Amino acid sequence: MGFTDKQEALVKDSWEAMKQNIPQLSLRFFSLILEIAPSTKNMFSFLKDSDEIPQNNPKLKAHAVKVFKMTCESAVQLREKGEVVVGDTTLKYLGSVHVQKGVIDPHFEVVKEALLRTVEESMGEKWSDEMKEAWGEAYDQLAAAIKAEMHAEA
Ligand code: HEM
Ligand code: ISQ
Repeated sequence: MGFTDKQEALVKDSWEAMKQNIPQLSLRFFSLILEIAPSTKNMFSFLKDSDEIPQNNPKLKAHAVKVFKMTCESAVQLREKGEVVVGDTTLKYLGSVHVQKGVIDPHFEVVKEALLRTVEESMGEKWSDEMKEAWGEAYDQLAAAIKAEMHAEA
């Protein structure tokens, strides 16, 4: 079965609620990535000068938000077209950024886990298996597009 209206709504509505608290959301998301895979720490420029996660780094915030927004857009496209289409320029750019930073395929599972846990914690009792499934599917398809570009790049 394709991506349903209901799944799209689950993703969009939870993002609408979550984006009310971007500072906390972005920090939590980033912290979870480092918690799940401490070895990724050296990849991120935000941590270049210290061991502490910066509490108010505009770049960290912007990148974290972009990951959520792109996953959300991916949900819309999955429902509309049945596939994820990332603009060519964006995809090439993201492919090369991630290759350059040393990202490899298994890291995408780490970010997925961190993303799902961030949504779960933010949504509290509104969290559900269906919500997890919808976010997971939207993320997987987006990740597949970026990974394909990375493989083409490398
Ligand atoms: C940078 C998105 C997966 C590590 C970025 C940027 C975006 C992004 C938008 C900022 C690019 C820029 O403007 O310079 C995504 C999306 C992902 C994903 C949508 C999955 C669907 C991953 C994974 C890793 C990762 C799996 C590995 C842990 C990084 C790093 C940077 C970066 C290290 C550079 C950050 C910096 O130091 O400035 N990503 N990313 N990303 N991403 Fe990802
Ligand atoms: C870049 N790529 C994937 C996930 C991220 C989380 C926080 C900040 C930057 C990121």
